[in-house]
Formats: sequence, C-alpha cells, structure tokens
Amino acid sequence: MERTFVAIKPDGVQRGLVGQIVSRFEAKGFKLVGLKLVSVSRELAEQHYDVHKDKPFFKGLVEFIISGPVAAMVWEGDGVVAGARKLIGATNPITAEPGTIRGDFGLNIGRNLIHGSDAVETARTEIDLWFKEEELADWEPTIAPWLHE
Ligand code: IDP
Ligand code: MG
Repeated sequence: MERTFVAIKPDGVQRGLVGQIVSRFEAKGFKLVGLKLVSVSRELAEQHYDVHKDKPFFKGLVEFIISGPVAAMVWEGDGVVAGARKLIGATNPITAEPGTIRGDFGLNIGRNLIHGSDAVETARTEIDLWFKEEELADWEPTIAPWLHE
C-alpha cells in the first residue's frame, strides 16, 4: 500500500494548527501509520532538503525547520502521495487554492506550514530518513469497508 511522508513545519506547530491539519488527512480517509513530534537536528534538516542545497533559500529553510518542533507523520492509502499534495496545495500559499492547507492557513512561501513527499520513491526515502520501522503501525481501521469498495 502506498505511503507518504508529511511534516507540519514549526510555523504550523507554533500556530496551533496540528489538530486541524491532521483532521483533513483523517477526513479524507487516509490512514495514519506514524506520528511524532521532532526537535529536528541540523543534520536531519539538511539531509531532508538536500535536493535544494544549492538554492538561495536553503540556509533560511534549514534554520526555519530546526527553529521549533515539527510534527512528522506517515499516511497510507491509494494515491496518497499525490492526494496529500492536493490537500497541501501549491508551494506558495498566496497562489495555493482556497480549500488546501497552504491556501487556507498561509500567506508566505517561507512559512508554508507543511511538507509532503513529491513522489512515491521520494516518500520511501523520506519515511526511512524520519522513522524507524518500529515507529510505524500496521493496523486495519474498522471503517475501511466504508471507505473502499
Ligand atoms: P514543496 O514543499 O511544495 O515540495 P519545494 O519546491 O520542494 O516545495 O521547496 C521546499 C520548501 O522550500 C518549500 O516548501 C518552502 O518551505 C521552501 N521554499 C521553496 N521556495 C522558496 C522560496 O522561494 N523562498 C523561501 N522558501 C522557499
Ligand atoms: Mg518538495
């Protein structure tokens, strides 16, 4: 089953939006399989954003990610990688559609509240980077027959 890595960034945690953001993934029907609050090390932040290491915003991005706790999650479901990105919205909250997390709660690209893996392969790498195998729960929601044919 497809899984994705989602992280509520320090702005989302500081603003008290963890509950509302988690609710959107639950309401959609995705299954929560991992959840923890992390004080992110510089090393982890740099590894996570390694693809952006040559970008002008990299240094500021790393400082931001280590500036407060991050709520790290793994969600599972059919098409969850693309589905989570849809719920999250465009990178810049100003252009993100209303109804998306970034569109509803954000107004600045440097404070866009949440991360979601951009592809199935990236999701695997990010889940391995952030979670140990024993931190992921293998469980069957009792509502499953009401979500899937
Ligand atoms: P994504 O989070 O929507 O996948 P990416 O292009 O992968 O967007 O960028 C990673 C993160 O880097 C963004 O979520 C945002 O926090 C930050 N970022 C991207 N572009 C800028 C920028 O122009 N200024 C400041 N931060 C940026
Ligand atoms: Mg990205």
